[in-house]
Amino acid sequence: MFIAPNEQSVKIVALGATAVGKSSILLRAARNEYTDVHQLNIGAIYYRKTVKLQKAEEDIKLELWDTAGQERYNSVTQLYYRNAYVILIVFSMDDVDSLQKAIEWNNVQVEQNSAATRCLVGNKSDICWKCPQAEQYAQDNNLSYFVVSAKQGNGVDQLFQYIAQCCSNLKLRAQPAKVSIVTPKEYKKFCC
Ligand SMILES: Nc1nc2c(ncn2[C@@H]2O[C@H](COP(=O)(O)OP(=O)(O)OP(=O)(O)O)[C@@H](O)[C@H]2O)c(=O)[nH]1
Ligand SMILES: [Mg+2]
Repeated sequence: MFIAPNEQSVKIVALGATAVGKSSILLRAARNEYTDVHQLNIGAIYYRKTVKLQKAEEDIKLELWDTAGQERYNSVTQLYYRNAYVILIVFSMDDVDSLQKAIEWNNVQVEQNSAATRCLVGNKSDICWKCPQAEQYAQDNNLSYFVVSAKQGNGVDQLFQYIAQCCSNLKLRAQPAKVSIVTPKEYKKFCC
């Protein structure tokens, strides 16, 4: 379900409350860009990114899907996280309510998409660099936990190296019989 034909790219989706910085993290990762303007998402868009694995002579192609954080778009967001191989559950390090929202998203994902690799991502570490509650939650729930700043770029490369490594492992494990093809036409259907 995870690998698109020809491109061999893997679907990554960012979820989380509005204004936590989902778009900013993905923009930083895909284009090394950042803006202070909150351009509120109303649907989902995706970026492509190729990650060169540090430990191997291998390029991993990722599709980074950016979703809308406002609650009224939750039902739409569900369309996008289907078939994701890695789910980034993003919160803002300075906003405990957004951590609560991230926990809710994680619970939904455990129920609906248990096969996916889930990472808890604390963004805006330039404002607040430690969140013991998030650390504890990640530990208790066996989640990988990353602290990043989309603004300064800190931690973003490490996050995507980790993701690429997970995807590399997937490719090694992938059995053709278990991979169902997602055609470009289907992608178009999801695109806003
Ligand atoms: N200080 C700081 N601000 C950030 C960081 N990342 C994002 N922001 C700011 O936070 C605001 C929201 O960022 P977005 O990336 O648009 O948030 P989002 O999660 O995509 O929001 P929705 O699309 O509404 O779901 C913007 O004003 C960003 O400039 C960061 O690492 N540090
Ligand atoms: Mg956004």
